[in-house]
Amino acid sequence: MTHDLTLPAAAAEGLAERAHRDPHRPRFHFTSPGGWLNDPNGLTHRNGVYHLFYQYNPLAPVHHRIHWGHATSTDLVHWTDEPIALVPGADGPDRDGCWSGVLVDDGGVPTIVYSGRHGGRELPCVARGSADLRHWTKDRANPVIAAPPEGVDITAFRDHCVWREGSGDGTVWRHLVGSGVRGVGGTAFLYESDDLNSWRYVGPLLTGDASRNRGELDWTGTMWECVDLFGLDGTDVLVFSAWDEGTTHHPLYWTGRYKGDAFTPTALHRLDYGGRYFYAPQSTCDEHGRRIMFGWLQEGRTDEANTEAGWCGVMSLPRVVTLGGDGCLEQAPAPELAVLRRNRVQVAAGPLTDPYTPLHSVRGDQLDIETTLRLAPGATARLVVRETPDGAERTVVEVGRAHDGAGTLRLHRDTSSLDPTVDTEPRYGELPLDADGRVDLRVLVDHSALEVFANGRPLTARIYPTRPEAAVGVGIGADGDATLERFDAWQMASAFTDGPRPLWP
Ligand code: DQQ
Repeated sequence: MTHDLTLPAAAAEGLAERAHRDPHRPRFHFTSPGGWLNDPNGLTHRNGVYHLFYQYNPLAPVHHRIHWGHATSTDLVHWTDEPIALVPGADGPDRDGCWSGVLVDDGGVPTIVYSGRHGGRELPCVARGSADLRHWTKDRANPVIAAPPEGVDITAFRDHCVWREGSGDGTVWRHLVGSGVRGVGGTAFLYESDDLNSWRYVGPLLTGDASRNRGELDWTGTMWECVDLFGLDGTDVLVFSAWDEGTTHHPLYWTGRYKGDAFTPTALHRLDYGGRYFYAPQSTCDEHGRRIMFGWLQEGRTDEANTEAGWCGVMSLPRVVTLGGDGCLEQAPAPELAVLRRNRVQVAAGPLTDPYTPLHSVRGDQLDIETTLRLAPGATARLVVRETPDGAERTVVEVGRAHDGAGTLRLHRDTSSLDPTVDTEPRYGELPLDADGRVDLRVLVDHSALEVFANGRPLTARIYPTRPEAAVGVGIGADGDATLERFDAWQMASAFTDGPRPLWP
């Protein structure tokens, strides 16, 4: 089957130009050329090239008739737009959208397993690609699983994690499909296949308890989107995006043991304290053996503002994920990003004696800030970014150490924007601290995209100052006994060449 590549150009006219002009558009995070972007898909590193596919609507900044966009990079920093990989069919099971999925190597044939959407439900589909991953042919047999498991009252059935397991003649494909059992909780259904086309249902790998912690930041929801299973240093990790109709969107992970047909969890963790601002992540093991993860930074402004802007949705920076000594994941931006650093500015080490001091030598809306702080019990240190000269708009990152030693990472966005229609809810989470109260804090500012890493814990968010050109101030300060041990800041160059990009490369 060949795709119909005819773009109703009139519908999308001016989108890429508007997107390019928007001052809130990031310049070193990946964004689509215009229109809508959501989940990372089909992430892979092949012959030295990273392939990032993504949920894409090139016609409008709305989640509708989703295609698979495609971009490639050799350094995880600079991206080249590739031809759109999957287009919803004129008929067939994906006529309403090609939803999230993964890419596997089937004996040398790149193969996408994705969710075809039609008539309000999703079913697993397969497409096979050319060696350069530029041309895709959908399998005539789609959907390859005709219906969800029988006899289970499910909340949804979509998204895929597929891997090859076993050795010699005993190898088999295994496949998780995200779902939820109504009245019980989110789950991932396990399937097995010899050829990626005909699948045997094995059973639920693990099922959450939706009656536990309902509404809390670690509630596991009524459905698990975008499940991702991988091993790291002897620990198995099951990442999922906890979902509930209209209420919950946040990424979580279980650590534990995957053995046989089950995952036995030892602990549940929050993956990113930004919640929906780092959603539906997917990871891959790259050719250097690193676990690389991307997530989708949702917008925090209104649908009308997105329409006016001509684009929406940001891909996170690539993250290297490792296992920390405390059994939790540690995340850090890929070191390759350092190639964008310019004009290093250092601030002298010493005690932070004032609640706030503007740093006149550091300014910008594309910044990478790396600092080490030491907090005594009862101390709070803050880093302010995107501040207007009158201080009316400012975004505050805070790290604190309570008298009992507990650490907290907090993002205050209540003054991030004077626009009352944008989301300014705070975000917070636990910060692991050693006996010395040391905090390694990294803050990356890219227009409306903000990624914070504190002792390996990430907090991602969006901010939209109403005077973006003026909101370039940076400052630091503390309450209590806090010391600045190191502070380096760089301007970050843009990763994209200037000018609008073709919506339909
Ligand atoms: N987005 C996709 C779904 C997935 C959701 C549709 C997560 O496949 O469950 O665009 O953001």
